[in-house]
This record gives sequence, C-alpha cells and structure tokens, in this order.
Amino acid sequence: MSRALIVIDMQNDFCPGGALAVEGGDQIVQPINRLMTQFDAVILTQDWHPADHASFADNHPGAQPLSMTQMPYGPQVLWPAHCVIGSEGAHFHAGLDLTRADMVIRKGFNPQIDSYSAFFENDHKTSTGLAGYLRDRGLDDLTFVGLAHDFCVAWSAMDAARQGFTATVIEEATRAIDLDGSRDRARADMRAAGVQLE
Ligand code: VGL
Ligand code: ZN
Repeated sequence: MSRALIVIDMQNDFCPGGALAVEGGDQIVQPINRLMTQFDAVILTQDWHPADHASFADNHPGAQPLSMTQMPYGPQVLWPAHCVIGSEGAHFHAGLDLTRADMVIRKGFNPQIDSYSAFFENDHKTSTGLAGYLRDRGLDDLTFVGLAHDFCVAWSAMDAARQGFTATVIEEATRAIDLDGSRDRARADMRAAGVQLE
C-alpha cells in the first residue's frame, strides 16, 4: 500500500485573521509539516472561488453569512466571501511547507457549485479528477488533515472511503468550524462511512 497525506485547505482565510477563520487553524501548521515526512506522497487542496461564487452570502441579497439556502443540488451554507481566486486569503499559510507537495488540487472554481470535498463538487457528481490521479499513482491509503474538520476534511475523507480508498483523519491535525453541532455530526458521519478517526 502506498500512503498519501492529503492536506485540506491550509489557507490564510481559514486561519485566525482570515475571512472564514477557524479557531486554532494556525496551530496545526507545524504538526502537518512534520507529518509530511512520513508519507509516500503529499497532496494539497486549495479552496479557489470566483468573486461571484454562489456559496457567498454577499451574492444573495439580504442573506446573512452562515444562514442556509437551497441550491439545485441541495442545502448549502452561505459563507462570508473567502478564498477568492488570486487573493491573499486564498494563499497557503506562510508556514506551510510547500516543498513536499507533489500536487495541488484546486476546488470550488465553478461559480454555481460549492466543493467541500477534494473528490467531488457538492452535487456529488462532478469529479475534481483526484481519484484518478491517486489510482494512477497507486496511492490507496489516504490520511486527511487540515481545515475544516467538519466540512472539507470530513467530506473529502467520506468520499475517499466510499470510493474504496482506506481513509483516516488525524483529528489533532484538524480544527472545526463547529456550526450548530457540525463537528459531532461530522464525526458520526465519518465513522458511519468507514473513515478511521485517529
Ligand atoms: C470550507 C467552508 C467553505 C473548508 C471551504 O475548507 O472546510 N468550508 N469553504
Ligand atoms: Zn469555500
């Protein structure tokens, strides 16, 4: 088995001071850098939204950030604008070791569909191409870390398990947004999907 570390969305906007800051997000940078040395491959994901993205509350007149809306593909949280293509907030945290990354996969660039998972957009149909890349390289044992535990990390790990990869989340190297109990829900959902929590 070849093992890949998949580092989810370690970007400025998800760290303290960012547009969608996750509490303690910056505390996991060094632990993630240390983990990178223990894997056969390292893949980074980068949330990458156009300014007119449908997941931004600003693009829904009258809507509050963190309220819910209905999209053609299902319910969707409306987020403060974040990780706008090319912005400082979309850059990786300055302390993250980028030298070990074999590949960076961007997601969320389709203006009409959000993409929490590294594998599929939120319609659960449109592939990012990551599964094919991993299979072509024989990377079948995947470990997930990064931000945010209860959204992009959880959705990525569950999609990995559903597609037949071995999927583990190292919880110490994640932090959660924890919106209305989303952290506990994500843990239960991940376990039910066959994701190992360490
Ligand atoms: C994320 C909300 C919106 C994440 C990305 O990385 O968990 N959450 N976009
Ligand atoms: Zn996003």
